[in-house]
Amino acid sequence: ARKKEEVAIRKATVSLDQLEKSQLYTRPTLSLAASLVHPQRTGIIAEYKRKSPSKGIINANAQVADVTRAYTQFGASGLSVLTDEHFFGGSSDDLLAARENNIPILRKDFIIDEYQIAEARAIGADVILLIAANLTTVQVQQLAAYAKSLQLEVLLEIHDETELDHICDEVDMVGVNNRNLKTFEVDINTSLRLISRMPAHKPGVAESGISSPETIKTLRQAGFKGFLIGENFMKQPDPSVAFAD
Ligand code: IGP
Repeated sequence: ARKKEEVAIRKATVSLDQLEKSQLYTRPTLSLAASLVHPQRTGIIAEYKRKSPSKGIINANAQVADVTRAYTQFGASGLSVLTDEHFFGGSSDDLLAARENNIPILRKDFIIDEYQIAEARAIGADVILLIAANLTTVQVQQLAAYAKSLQLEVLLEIHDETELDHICDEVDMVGVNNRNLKTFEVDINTSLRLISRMPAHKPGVAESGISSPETIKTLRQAGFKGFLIGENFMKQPDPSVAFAD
């Protein structure tokens, strides 16, 4: 039965009605926020991405099913799967493949409308990303409310002080992207600078440029509960090897 749904949502244009009929649309979702604050977990959100605008091809060979299975086995708190095709070479099929694992999954994409959120639900995501830099405060509120109505959690991504005003009740977690989206430069201090101004009751997620256990320790001490790591794992021929370290 599952296979039939997969074929249905792979069609180029799928109506909202059709998305709602996907078998995954009504599955109980998993909480990433709860997983991040679980004391026995790593807090690592391990990302699958083949390429990026800043690095070009990172890994063209590692298969999404293998990588996400290994991330899950080695103790990730959650998975992040790029579904954007143009910049990151991802797809909905990648998320469907990752869904074989019983672990919270973030749909990593540039979400600007409700359709994409319904689509995230239909392909088995548990969490959506909203990027403050692309949205007004009202848009964040409306899109997050819609996500919640579908039992999806929301990770709001900010990258500087001016975006703190986008944080609203409807978002579950606040991520700080250490990568400057204009210059692609990465600076962990961005996270360290912003954490004290973020709400303590919403798990904070440090994103991008994390490549050592020491950095995670520093970020954890500063108050972060989640650590979103992509390239450092994906640049290995076998991304799970880096994770196991
Ligand atoms: C992962 P890194 O440096 O570990 O590969 O970064 C993640 O933070 C990054 O992929 C990311 C991203 C985004 C990608 C953060 N925010 C928004 C696309 C869109």
